[in-house]
Order: sequence, then structure tokens, then C-alpha cells
Amino acid sequence: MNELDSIVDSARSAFAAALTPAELENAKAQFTGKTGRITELMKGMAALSVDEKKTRGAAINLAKQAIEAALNARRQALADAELESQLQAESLDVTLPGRMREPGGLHPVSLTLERIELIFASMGFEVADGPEIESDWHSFTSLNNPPNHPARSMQDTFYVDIQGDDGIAYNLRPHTSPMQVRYAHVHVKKHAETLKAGGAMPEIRVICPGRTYRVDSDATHSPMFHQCEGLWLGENISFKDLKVVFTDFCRTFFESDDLALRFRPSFFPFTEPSAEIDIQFQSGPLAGRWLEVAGSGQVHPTVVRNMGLDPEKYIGFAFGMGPDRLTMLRYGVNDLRLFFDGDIRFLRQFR
Ligand code: 2U9
Repeated sequence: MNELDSIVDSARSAFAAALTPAELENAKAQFTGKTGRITELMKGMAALSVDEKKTRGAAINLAKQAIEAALNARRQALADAELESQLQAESLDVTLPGRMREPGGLHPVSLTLERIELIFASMGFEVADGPEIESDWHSFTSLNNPPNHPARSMQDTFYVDIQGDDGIAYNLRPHTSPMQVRYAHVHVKKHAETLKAGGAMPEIRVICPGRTYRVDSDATHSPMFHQCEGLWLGENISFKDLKVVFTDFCRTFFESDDLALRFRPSFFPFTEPSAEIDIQFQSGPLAGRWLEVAGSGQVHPTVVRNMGLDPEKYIGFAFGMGPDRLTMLRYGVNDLRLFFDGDIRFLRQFR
């Protein structure tokens, strides 16, 4: 094998041994670079005759072309290998199922509040919400709570340190009753002309769901909990209407036509007569047990008056229930705190 063939073979071996473009460029320089072996041979041609230069030059060119061909082949091979490696690294199996985000869902108490609102809306009740920070008057006085009523104590109610110049004590509402008073005031004002003319004011038929706050915390009490109170006031709304409305609500809510109700005499400052409402399932794990779900009664005349209405003309009923408790009963949850701990393992069951 002559010298030029040997150089071409060496170049092919050096290019084959190059594993990266940089290594390949270094190998190339050994042959066709400024100090490369082919370049050295071409410099050596200066001393040759014209004929020798022609012959030698053609042979060196052939060797140079063979080296360039081997170099380009290796460049392409390295480029292909790099592309293949990238394709492998970034390969995406499009047949795999998508990476779905875990579907969200409403909180179980929100599901209950929605359900309560739908059922009462179907009976013609409006839904009203309002401030959670209330004045003393709205939370207690307007509802016929005497000045020394225990509910006013700081053991039961959270007070807010608002330096109003009116000297009024503000609290986190312990029930949603204040919203019913507010709703009634707006309703009476809206129909003031009719009332002044001795006409009949449209009935007040409203539920007020929302967050409420009391100083309490155990398996069935939380400092923040939910209440939904209802009010139906007109010229002839009786306790019978309360029984019909609340029985229909409970049977629809719990999807049980044979759910039994009983109204147990009780006392609330804002209703007279007052009654606790118990329900009884006829089947299932709670069958046969009486379960308290709400309080109710005929709106006390003083409260009717505080709403700006004549208690001799307007009469009706009110009730108050705990959506948290209804949710516990509906889903068989025995600790109220589970609703508010934010543990997704518990909450995701209600999606
Ligand atoms: C107005 C007039 C009357 C609302 C009522 C109750 C009885 C009641 C609570 C008991 C525990 C609800 O389940 S609970 O959280 N409430 O028992 N609430 S009557 O009476 C009103 C409200 C507003 C203007």
C-alpha cells in the first residue's frame, strides 16, 4: 500500500473513532488542516518538475477527495445518531391516555346549600344573603332577645372590635336571622306606598343561608358553621303552612317519602309558639331514631313590629336549620370538623 492509501486509511479510522462533532473536527485537522498530513504533502510538491507536479497533484487530490467523503459520511452519521438520541429522549407515546388533572368538585356543604336553595326556590322562596358582621340590633335586639340574654355573652358570640362612633357593638352573626330582618325592611320599604294606602303587601317568602359563627368547637360544633333560616310572612300564614313546607322540604332533601316529622314544643325569643323539628327515617342505619334538624315557630309579634309591620295584620312562620348537620345526616359523617379541615382525601369523596 502506498503512502497516500495509508493516509486515507488512517483518516477513515480516525473519523470512525470520533464520537462527537468536535472530535471529528480534531481528526480532520490531522489530515487536511494547516498542519495536516495531506497539506504537508502538497507543500512538498514545490520541488517537483512540472510533469511530476501534475501526476503527484492528481494522486493527492484523489486522496483528499476520499478523505473529504469519509469525513462527510461520518458527519452525517454523527448527526443522525444525535437526532435519533433526541427522538428517543423526547419520544411521546401519543397512544397513552392524557395526563388528566384531577377533576374538582363542590364542597359537600356547598352541595347541601345548593340543594336547599333549589328545593325552596321550587316552593316560591327567594334566597337572600347579607353581611356576616352584624350590629347588636340586627343579631339580637330586633329578634326580641332581652338585654341580658346569654346568647349575647362573649362565651357564645364573637365580637368585632370596630371603633364605630355610634358606640354600637358589632359581632360575627351567630345566626342568619339578621338577614331576614334586613330583607323584611327592604321589602316593607319597597311596598310602603301600598301599605300606606291600606293595600296588601306581597308576602315575604325568603330563605337566608350562609356562614354563622359561635364560640363552640367539638365533634358537632364548629366556630364557623352554616345556617339556613326561612321566613314566610303574610296576612294568613299559619303553623299548618310551616308543617307542610318543612315536611315537603325534608322528604325532598332526603329523598324519602315516608320520612316522619314531629314538632316538639320549645322556646325561642323570636317565635311564639316555638317548636323543635325532628325527623325519623323508616329505613337505613338511622331508622326509628328521632333526629333534631331545626327550630321553628310563629314569628313573635315584637319581631313582626321590628320589621316595620303590624302584627295584628301580618303573621307567619320562621325556621332555622343547620346545613352542616343535614350534610352529616345525608352522607353519614359523624364529625363536623372533617368538613373544615381541608383534607382532600375526605373531600374528594363528594365530587
Ligand atoms: C326572624 C323571625 C324569626 C328563625 C328561627 C330557629 C327557630 C332555630 C337554630 C337552631 C339551631 C338553627 O339548626 S340551628 O342552627 N334556629 O332554632 N330559628 S326559629 O326565627 C326567626 C328568624 C328571623 C325575623
